[in-house]
Amino acid sequence: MIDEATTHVASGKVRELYALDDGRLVLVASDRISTFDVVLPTPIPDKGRVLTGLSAFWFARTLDLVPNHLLGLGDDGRTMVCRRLEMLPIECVVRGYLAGSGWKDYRDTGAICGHVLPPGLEEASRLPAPIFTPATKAAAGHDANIDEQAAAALCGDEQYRIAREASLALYRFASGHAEARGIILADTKFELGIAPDGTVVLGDEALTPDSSRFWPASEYEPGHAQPSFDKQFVRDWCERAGWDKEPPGPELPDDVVAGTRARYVEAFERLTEISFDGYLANPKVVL
Ligand code: Q0N
Repeated sequence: MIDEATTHVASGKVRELYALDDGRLVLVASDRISTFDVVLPTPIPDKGRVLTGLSAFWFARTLDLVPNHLLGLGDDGRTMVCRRLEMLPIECVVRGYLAGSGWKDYRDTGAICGHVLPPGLEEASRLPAPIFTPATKAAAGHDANIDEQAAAALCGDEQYRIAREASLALYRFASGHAEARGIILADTKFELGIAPDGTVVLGDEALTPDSSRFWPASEYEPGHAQPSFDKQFVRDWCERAGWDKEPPGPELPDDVVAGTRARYVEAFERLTEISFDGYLANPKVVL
């Protein structure tokens, strides 16, 4: 599918984007894994297929909420053919729980992106209601949380309002679906764009463990950082190995690779209720 006729458009840490023609792109998800912001030298077999399959599953089930860029799924299970959009210049983050930069901002100021929250919340507390917490897209380093006014100035008022409501609707749907299957969707990041006809459209991957925090509900306990559903074996092993978290990262041993692959597959199967082997045989089963 990717040949000399396809030109490279963008690279992420673990995904690549190619132009197919004027209006269409191909998004390819690799098996690379990053932890503590560093891509490790050891891939996790099928991770890219899990993330592609999960994204396509959500895209197919949220079409009544928000239009998305998915046009087709490759037979390899790791590629999506997408509509080309004009991406909005913000990360559309929704938080239902206090983690990461949201927890830090709350602890330091009592608010996140201008949302003043009740006092007395702990790390990983569930919020009274999900909040939209936009961030700038940093070319390098970390995205910075911004308030509603700054985000609306970057997007335009009307597009900002539509992106915010679309993001909140997607989070409400997906977090309810996940919670019923024992997975807490603590927060998630969407990338939205504008189609040639002016419609606000969901792009990128969506509602995957790479774009979200997935926590096992059975182990949920506010007051401290929560274990990650997918990456906890990798993080624990990296901590035990004494890695200083500066590149290059360590090679992972086979048992950590196998355990991590199993967690990705488990997330896929719990959320989709589709066998991952069935997905590999025919990726279109998720649509
Ligand atoms: C686009 N990104 C985010 C590595 C880079 N449908 C689209 N149309 C136009 N542009 C984009 C998309 C999408 N998705 C998204 N950069 C460009 C950065 N990533 C995405 C994954 O690949």
